[in-house]
Amino acid sequence: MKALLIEDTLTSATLVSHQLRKIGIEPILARDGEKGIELFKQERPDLILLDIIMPGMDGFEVARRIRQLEQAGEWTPIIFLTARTGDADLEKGISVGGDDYLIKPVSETVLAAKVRAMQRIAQMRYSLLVLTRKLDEANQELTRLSSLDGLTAISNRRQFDETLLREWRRANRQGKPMGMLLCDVDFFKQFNDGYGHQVGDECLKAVARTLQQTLRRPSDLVARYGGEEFAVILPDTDITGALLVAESMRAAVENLRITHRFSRANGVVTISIGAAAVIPGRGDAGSVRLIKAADDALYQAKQAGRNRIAA
Ligand code: GH3
Ligand code: MG
Ligand code: MG
Ligand code: MG
Ligand code: MG
Repeated sequence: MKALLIEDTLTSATLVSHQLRKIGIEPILARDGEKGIELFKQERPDLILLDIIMPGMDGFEVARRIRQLEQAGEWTPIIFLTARTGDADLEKGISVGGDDYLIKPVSETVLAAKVRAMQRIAQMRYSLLVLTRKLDEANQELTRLSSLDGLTAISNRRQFDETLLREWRRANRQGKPMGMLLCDVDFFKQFNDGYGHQVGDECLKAVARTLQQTLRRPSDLVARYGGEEFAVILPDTDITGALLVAESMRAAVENLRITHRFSRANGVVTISIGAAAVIPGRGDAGSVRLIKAADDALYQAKQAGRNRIAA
C-alpha cells in the first residue's frame, strides 16, 4: 500500500511517517502542495494524508485538484491531518473532496484505525467495480443471445424483424433495391416422422449453418423464420442477385447429402426457395408485401416440384 503524505512541517512529517511505518506503510513525502500533486500523478497512491496550512497552495486546493485529476471511476481516499480545529474547516475539507478529517497530533491508534477504515471502503468499492463489470458483460451476452435462435444459433425472428425494418428504411433513403428469400425444407414432416424429432433438429442445425455460410456480405442476414423456414434479407440486391444467392443456397443444402429416404424426390434433404426483390418505397408497409411476394414465390416453387427456386 502506497500512502502520500503532504505536510510542510518537518517534525509533523517525521512523526506521521514513523507512525505509518509502524503499521507497515512506507510513506511518500511531499513538502508542499505542488510537489504533492506532482507525486500524486507519478505514484497514484492508495491513500493521501493532507495538511491544510502550507506555504503556496493550501490543502483544500490540493484536495480539489486531486479530485479533478482522478479518472472516471478512480478514487483515492484523502484524510486531512491538520491543526485547524474549527467545524467550518472540517466542513470545507469534506466538501472539497476529503474523506476524513483528523486534528493533529493524532495518536498512532487513531491513525491506524482511520487508515484501516479507508482500506475497507476502498476494498468494497473495488468489489463493486468488479461486480459492475461482470454485470455489464452478462448484459451484453444476454442482448446477444436474445437475437439468436435457440436451436440453430442463427438470427431469430425478432432479429429478422428488426433488421428488415432498418435495412428497408436505409434502402429507401439510398434508393437501392432489397432482395428477400424464403427457404423451406422439403418434405420435412416425413423426415421428422421417419427419423425422429431429434434427428430433425440436427438436420435444421446443419441447414441453418449451411445457409449462413453461403452468405458473402456482412449486411446479408439469414434468420430462422419459423419451424423449418428460413428468411434471408439481401440489402442492395436486385432480383438477379437474389436468384444467384438462392441457387447457391439450394445447391449447398442438396450437397450436404443428408439422407432422406422418406422424401418423395431426391433421397436427400433439399429446400425450396421463393425469391423477391424491390426498390423500397416510403413507409414500412412495403416490407410486408416483399415477404408476401417471397412467400407466394415459395408456394410456386413447392407446386413446381420442390428443390427449386421461384420468383
Ligand atoms: P413441404 O415440402 O411442403 O414443405 O412439406 P413439409 O413436410 O416440410 O411441410 P410441413 O409444413 O407440413 O411440415 C413442417 C414440419 O417441420 C412439421 C414440423 O414437425 C417440423 N418442424 C418444425 N419445427 C421443427 C423443429 O424445431 N424441429 C423439428 N425436428 N421439426 C420441426
Ligand atoms: Mg502545515
Ligand atoms: Mg480519506
Ligand atoms: Mg414449412
Ligand atoms: Mg417444409
